[in-house]
Formats: sequence, structure tokens, C-alpha cells
Amino acid sequence: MSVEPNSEFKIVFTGPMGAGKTTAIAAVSDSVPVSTEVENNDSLGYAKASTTVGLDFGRMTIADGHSVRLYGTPGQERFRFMWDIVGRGAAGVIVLLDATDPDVLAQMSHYVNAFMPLVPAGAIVIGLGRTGLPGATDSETLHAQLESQGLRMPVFSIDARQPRDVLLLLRALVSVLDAQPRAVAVA
Ligand SMILES: Nc1nc2c(ncn2[C@@H]2O[C@H](COP(=O)(O)OP(=O)(O)O)[C@@H](O)[C@H]2O)c(=O)[nH]1
Ligand SMILES: [Mg+2]
Repeated sequence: MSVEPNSEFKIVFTGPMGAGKTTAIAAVSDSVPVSTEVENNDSLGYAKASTTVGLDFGRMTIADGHSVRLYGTPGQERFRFMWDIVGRGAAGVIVLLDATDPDVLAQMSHYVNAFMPLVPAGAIVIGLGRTGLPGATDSETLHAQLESQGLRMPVFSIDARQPRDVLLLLRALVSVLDAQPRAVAVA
């Protein structure tokens, strides 16, 4: 990875509740990441015992001692006002999605549209989790929708619990950034 000396860049994980943001950051962080999980009071909307009310934060050391700051956006729509704050200064964004969510295509548009203005052009990568389960939408379908909107973004089937899958997303993002040297200088 070609990162400027002493630069520490910021990557944001976003996506709907339950998509795997907290899991992905925990999978690759050097130490136990900071996460503001609270008891989920939105159990009608999503059956999960805890959810991230604030944000996730982790740090990962990459080649040459450089480190990448990893942020996860708040999962609930009522914390949307924080997206701009978390997204500010980000070198790139990873949108995590749940392939078994019947609204996965709409979710993708929602997050891509929200974060595109906040990051350098093209610095978005999509990670699609839970593919292969019954009713799952495949990555080609997501890719086709992006293409139909004139958007070129990599889409990967991933399991956010697997460090190697999360690293794949990070490498894909960094390779996009490498093609745009100025983007990497963003701290
Ligand atoms: N099968 C599968 N489960 C996942 C995946 N990503 C996350 N999970 C599980 O889904 C649950 C919610 O994940 P979490 O990271 O809290 O989602 P967040 O709301 O986006 O932060 C956890 O129990 C994870 O272990 C995935 O890619 N595949
Ligand atoms: Mg979370």
C-alpha cells in the first residue's frame, strides 16, 4: 500500500442495522474496538439484542507501521445526523449490506447516495454479507443496479466475521485510493 509518511487515514463502515459494521471493525482492529452498544429498543424493526447507538471505532496497523482509523456509523435512522460528522475527512467508505434483506437494493442506493458526496469520487466499496442463504440477493444483482445508474463500484460477497473478507474490502478500497493520490492525503 502506498500511503504518505505519517498519514493516518480514515475509513468509514456504513450500512443498515445488522449488516455487520461492528463485527467487521472488530474482526480487523488491532485492539478491542470502542463500541457504544446499548440494549436495542427497536426490537420490532430489528431483532437484535444490542445495537450501536453512537459509533464504532477501531485502528488497524498496515504495512510500514501506518495505521488506518476505522469508523462505523450509527445503525439507526434517528442517528443519521451523525453520518456527515463521521464521514467528514474519510478517505473512503465501505457499505455493508445484508443479502437476505428484501430491501437490499434500496438500502444500497440509500447509503451510496448519502456517502458519495462525502468521499473522493469512486472511493466506495460494497460488501454484501449473508449471500448463499435462502432468499439472498447475489452480488451480480447489486452490480447490475449500480451499472444501470452509471456507478462503478466493486461489490464483494463477504462474511464480516472473517478478517480476511474485511481485509479484502479494505484492500479494494485502498487500490481505488492508490489510483487517486490526492485522496490518500486526507486525514
Ligand atoms: N452470517 C453472517 N452473519 C453476520 C455477518 N455479518 C454480521 N453477522 C452477524 O450479524 C449480527 C449483527 O452484526 P453487527 O456487526 O452487530 O451489525 P451492525 O448493526 O451493522 O453493527 C452479529 O451477530 C454478527 O455476528 C455476515 O456477513 N454473515
Ligand atoms: Mg453495530
